Amino acid sequence: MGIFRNRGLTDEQKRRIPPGQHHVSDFPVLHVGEVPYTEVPPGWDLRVYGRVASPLRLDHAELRALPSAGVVCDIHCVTSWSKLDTRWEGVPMSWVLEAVQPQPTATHVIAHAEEGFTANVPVEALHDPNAMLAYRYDGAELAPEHGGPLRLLLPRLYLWKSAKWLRALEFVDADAPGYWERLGYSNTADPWKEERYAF
Ligand SMILES: Nc1nc2c(c(=O)[nH]1)N[C@H]1C(S)=C(S)[C@@H](COP(=O)(O)O)O[C@H]1N2
Ligand SMILES: [Mo]
Repeated sequence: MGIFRNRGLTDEQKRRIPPGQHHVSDFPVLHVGEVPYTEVPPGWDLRVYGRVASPLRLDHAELRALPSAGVVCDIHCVTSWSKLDTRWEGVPMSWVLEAVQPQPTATHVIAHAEEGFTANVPVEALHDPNAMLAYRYDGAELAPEHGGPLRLLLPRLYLWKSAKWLRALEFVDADAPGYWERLGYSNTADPWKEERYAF
């Protein structure tokens, strides 16, 4: 099935589809619960805290005034769709790491999103040069259903780690499973190793 649906791709593109995945040209919307809001709500902020030397709290205007960058990357959902050459803009994670200075004991990061959705990743996942706080997609403001005004983007991992409606990054020294991880999904979530489940 996967191979069949990848038929329209060039060989170069096929090599970018991880095992067990198929390509989609639309952009599926996938989340638990409802889209929490369609505009930036009053009092919205983003916090970076926990095992860091300099915690951050930014309101929306402050976030948008930070240095920004664009990335083009492939994204992979564990439900088996992949999308090539997606274009994002936002704050590079390298800027965040530089600003907060994680403590050496910080091993994991918990992404906190609206409605209690969380995702945990090893700190090294943030060192992906394409990792960012994303607020624009394909030349426009990130749509509410895709996580606007702000989502995490960690494209090296299955997309459930890329929390939409992101509100905080918490650096921790003891790992704790997030929403999908508690349901048996992988901590490390590398699509190229097919790390779908924890067992
Ligand atoms: N807050 C939140 N973020 C989330 C999810 C969610 O349920 N809630 N689902 C994840 C999953 S499983 C996927 S595949 C992607 C989907 O992103 P998209 O809807 O922009 O394609 O969002 C991820 N981020
Ligand atoms: Mo997903």
